[in-house]
Amino acid sequence: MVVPSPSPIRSKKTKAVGIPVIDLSLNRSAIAELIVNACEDYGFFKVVNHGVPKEIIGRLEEEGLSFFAKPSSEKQKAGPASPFGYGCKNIGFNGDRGELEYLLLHTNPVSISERSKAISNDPTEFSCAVNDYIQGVRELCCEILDLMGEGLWLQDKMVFSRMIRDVHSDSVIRVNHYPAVKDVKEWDPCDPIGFGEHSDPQILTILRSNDVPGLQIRLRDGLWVPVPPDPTEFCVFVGDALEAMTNGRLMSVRHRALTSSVKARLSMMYFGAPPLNAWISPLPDMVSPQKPSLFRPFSWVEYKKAAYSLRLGDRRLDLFKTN
Ligand code: GA4
Repeated sequence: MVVPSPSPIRSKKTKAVGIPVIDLSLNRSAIAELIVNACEDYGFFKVVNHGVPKEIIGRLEEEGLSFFAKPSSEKQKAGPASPFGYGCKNIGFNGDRGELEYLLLHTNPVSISERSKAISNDPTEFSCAVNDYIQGVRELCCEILDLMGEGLWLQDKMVFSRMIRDVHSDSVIRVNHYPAVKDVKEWDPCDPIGFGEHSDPQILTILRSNDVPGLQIRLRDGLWVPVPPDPTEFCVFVGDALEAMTNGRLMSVRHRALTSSVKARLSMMYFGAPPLNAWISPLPDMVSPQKPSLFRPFSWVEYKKAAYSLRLGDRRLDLFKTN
């Protein structure tokens, strides 16, 4: 008789039955292995017992909700997103539409305090909420990356987190607001409210949403799977830069958000990125005669330029393949 595994993660050869949920309070070496398995199989997992205080999450959520509740003319004062600031029904510079509104901010504290003036009537309160949240999720992001370094048996286990902790890190934060559908019966599935299919360019993304569904991830076999929302958890996404550094062993996950709810969806993402002048290339530990380098070295600024010159859904990492 085959006894089903109690863990949502199965061994690499069996088909996984659910999205991996990893309890960060468990034994360190066990978590490191689970994280690597989840990233190999899905490029995605959820974490519980993550240690980011509820109060810090709640404050940013409230700030986001009160900003998006403002009249459009007020919100426009924080826009247009170029790429930072308030954006509405657009994504990037190449005509990608997104039926959502958002705030995109650089995580640099000076940039946040400058922008806060156009975002909140109490800019100090807003900057504090954003900075506290960034500090909490950055710590979580670095902890997960160090666990990945351990699970991959890298010589330099902090090679990923060091880029995020760098004072010049190009990490960004985004708050997405997907408006409520006024009348679900009138909702047209051909014109969904959402954010189209893409992978994130950075190293790692940490997402938290309210209890409104919408996020979907694409499995390796092409199947789209809805990710049930849980405000107490964080979702973790492998980004393109991590795929390149691990020479394709961990693959960035394609995902999208499609909502059709009578309640608005609010999601907050931290995109952990290297400094602009950092070089990204497959780590020596990940390259061997059997597994030659799949990507040529590139700087983060070069990758970002490529991302912004292409469409949201384009497979930009292909441009950096060795053959
Ligand atoms: C996708 C992930 C993040 O939301 C983001 C997005 C960025 C933007 O909205 O300005 C991009 C998109 C994202 C990838 C391709 C380019 C850049 C819009 C776009 C069409 C903030 C990011 O870093 O890359």
